[in-house]
Amino acid sequence: MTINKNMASMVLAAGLCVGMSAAAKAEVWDMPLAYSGSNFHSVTAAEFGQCVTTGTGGAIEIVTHPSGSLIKGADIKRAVQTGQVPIGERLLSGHQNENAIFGYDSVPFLATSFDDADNLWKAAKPSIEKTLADQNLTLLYAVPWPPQGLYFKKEINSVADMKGIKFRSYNNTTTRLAELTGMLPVVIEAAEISQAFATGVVESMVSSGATGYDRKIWESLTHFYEVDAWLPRNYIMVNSSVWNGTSEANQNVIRGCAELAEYAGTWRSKEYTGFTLAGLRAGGMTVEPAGDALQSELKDIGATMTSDWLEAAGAEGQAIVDSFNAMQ
Ligand code: PCA
Repeated sequence: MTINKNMASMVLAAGLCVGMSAAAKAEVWDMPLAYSGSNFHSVTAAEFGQCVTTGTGGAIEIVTHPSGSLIKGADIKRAVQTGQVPIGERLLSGHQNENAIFGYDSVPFLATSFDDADNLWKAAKPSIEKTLADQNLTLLYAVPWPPQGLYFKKEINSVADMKGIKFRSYNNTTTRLAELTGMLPVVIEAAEISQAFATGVVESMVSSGATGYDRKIWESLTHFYEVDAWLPRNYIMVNSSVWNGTSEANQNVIRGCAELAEYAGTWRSKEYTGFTLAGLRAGGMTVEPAGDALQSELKDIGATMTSDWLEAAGAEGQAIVDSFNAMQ
């Protein structure tokens, strides 16, 4: 008993020493996230951070900051690029205004299921990696949101019913969708939507069941139409100068953790799809597929948006679509 006790305290003392020396050398990587801590992307990022902290023996400690609390969503990429923070997460299609390629995942009705979104990601990844690399950014992993549908506070049967509605958008594609359907777009970060809906600044949006659920959207809205328009991705980027200054051993740990996170995040996104739609229903919302007339009008609008995107993204965009189509 005494021996065991002594041994235990020796182990504890040794552990503390290791812990202390690791802590003394630890490099803290603050990691801004745009979405709330309860969102599955943020949960995955926190796990990724823990994996890196453990795997590097505490040499790199990743600390996540959800809800845009450290850096606002729209500023995260610039903050990582300029080295204000070493690492961060952002919605990839949020950068469409810089380069149309970033909007590859928000082309309406191109990839409408998780399997298709996976193939489209495979087709687009080399272009995205290269575009980011040219901006001093190293891609670590990317995870899709669940399929995007339309939220309203009244029944909608056709595009004509949408006219004049104040619409929350989150990237160029969603702004364009509003314009083409006669709605009035206002760009609002997910972290701020509860307030924007509660105060009537906006009254409609396109998003996943996940975001509506996380933001308790049933407090302001009544209808969710499953349109499955696209599955946009969040991605994790690290500043390339920081990355190049990281030891090969630690880079390997980070790559391993990133692979696990992409897998776990994608799995969560799939699980969360049904769970959050049930949550919207439990909150009192009507959740159903868009009616045939509405769906076909949206397909026409989607075709216009697809040709707009192909024109903006040029040969590189066409090559992504061609390589995706070849996988079907
Ligand atoms: N939620 C994010 C992006 C896509 C989604 O499902 C948002 O609404 O901002």
